[in-house]
Amino acid sequence: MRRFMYCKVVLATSLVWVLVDVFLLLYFSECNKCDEKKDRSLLPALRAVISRTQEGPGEMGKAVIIPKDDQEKMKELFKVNQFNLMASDMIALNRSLPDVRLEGCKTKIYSDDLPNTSVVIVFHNEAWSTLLRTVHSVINRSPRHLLEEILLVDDASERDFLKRKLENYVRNLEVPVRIIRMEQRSGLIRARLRGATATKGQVITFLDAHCECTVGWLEPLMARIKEDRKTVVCPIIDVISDDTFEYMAGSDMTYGGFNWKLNFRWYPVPPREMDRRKGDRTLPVRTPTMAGGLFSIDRNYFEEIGTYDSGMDIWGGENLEMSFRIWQCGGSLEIVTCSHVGHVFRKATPYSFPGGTGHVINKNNRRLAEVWMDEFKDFFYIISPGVVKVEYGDVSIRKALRDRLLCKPFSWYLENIYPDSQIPRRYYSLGEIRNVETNQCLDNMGRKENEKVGMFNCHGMGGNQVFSYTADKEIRTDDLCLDVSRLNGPIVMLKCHHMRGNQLFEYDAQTHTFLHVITQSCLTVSRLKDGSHG
Ligand SMILES: [Mn+2]
Repeated sequence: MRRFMYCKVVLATSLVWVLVDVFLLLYFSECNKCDEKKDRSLLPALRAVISRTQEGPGEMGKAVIIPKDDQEKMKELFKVNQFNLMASDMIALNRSLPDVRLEGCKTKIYSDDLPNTSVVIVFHNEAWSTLLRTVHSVINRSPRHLLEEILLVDDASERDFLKRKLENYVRNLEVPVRIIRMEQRSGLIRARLRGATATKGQVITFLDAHCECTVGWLEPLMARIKEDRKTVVCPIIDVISDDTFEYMAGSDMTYGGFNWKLNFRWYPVPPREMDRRKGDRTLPVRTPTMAGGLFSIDRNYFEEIGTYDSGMDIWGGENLEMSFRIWQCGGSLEIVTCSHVGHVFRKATPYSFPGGTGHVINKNNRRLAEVWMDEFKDFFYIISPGVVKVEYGDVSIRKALRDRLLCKPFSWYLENIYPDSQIPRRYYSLGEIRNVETNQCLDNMGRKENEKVGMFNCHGMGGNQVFSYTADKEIRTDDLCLDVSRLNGPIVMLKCHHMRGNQLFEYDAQTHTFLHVITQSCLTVSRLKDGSHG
């Protein structure tokens, strides 16, 4: 009996010690994540531990569903930033996220002397929760010695909480956070330039103001720059849903391209790039262009290569300008597939652009076309004919930069970096395809992929009536090719596949005819049952 009591006491005391140990472990492992150091009483720490295991809203990147009763309020709040602000505000500023990396990335070992980075985040009227979640995710998921500082560049926000309240908040963080204020609305490009000049780190990392960095995001970026300081690196950009703030892993099988209208687009990584990496998906992908929001660049190299084109306004086109410049002037641009950063993608912009979105982007695109694209700028001008009337200012400084850096021509870029480009490196013609009998022109009728191509009165304005007959003998307009799969048509527009087959046309200069090789029929006009031409 006595022995039984003795055992009980021993058991009870050891149980108490185990509990104390567990608590201490949890408390100290959590505390480097506390928002405020003053707040070190045991209770909040314990609460943090409990909330982690109990799964607060959005923890582990899960979707936040707003209850029915709050739907009206939610819709109202959505308009403020063009994302679900109510959901974002419910989620912890330091929420947990899944580790979405490829298995091979999790075991990589990086050297101890990687360069450190300043993180530059430009914001304009950003929501409190998204901005601070960006900041916390940078702090919590970056090795302290790699993070020199965070620079928040305020592009003349009007919201009160982004003034003193923000200054007071960031003062208590364990990493130096500086706030730089633009005197007036200057746009992303000039605000980033301002931020960049203030940086002290060896590398500049630009992030958007509504991002979340995941575990291990920074090391592979810095490691790649250490290997080659002329490599500009982007993480894989994961998708944070603008509706639910669910975290969804992005693909390592897409890379950046652009179409004739100079819109940035994601395209599948081609087989040649898989072959170059011998199928190892954990190795960086060489990408023709970048999305522009998130990337790291050696600070001195950023200067050498000509920073940004400060003649560009607000936003748009700067990502392609920088992509072309990097490749043509001896650098390289890569997506580091072991680095994942989430970004809230929006369907509409919440920002107002002085002069209108379209005008600003057209002006910026003209600048990049004039400086970097040589004769291939014709593709851009002919498909968007209104653009030629847009004033683009003086580009002589940028042209001088191109000369000084001995940059290669755009044809070199198409040939070597982007052979699967939508703009054909080699082509026979660019213009309208006219039926000399009816005087009508081939017209994409503003239709989309998988739809029929049409005929319409020639208007000589380019746009929908522009086609290029390429060296691959395809007839393409932008990223779509004429494709015939059956005798007697119809002719539809499908993504160009470079495999000839159904997209192969032979032009006869004598008879001015296009022969579709597989079906052995000519491009002709016929009136269809529905009255249209096809
Ligand atoms: Mn963004």
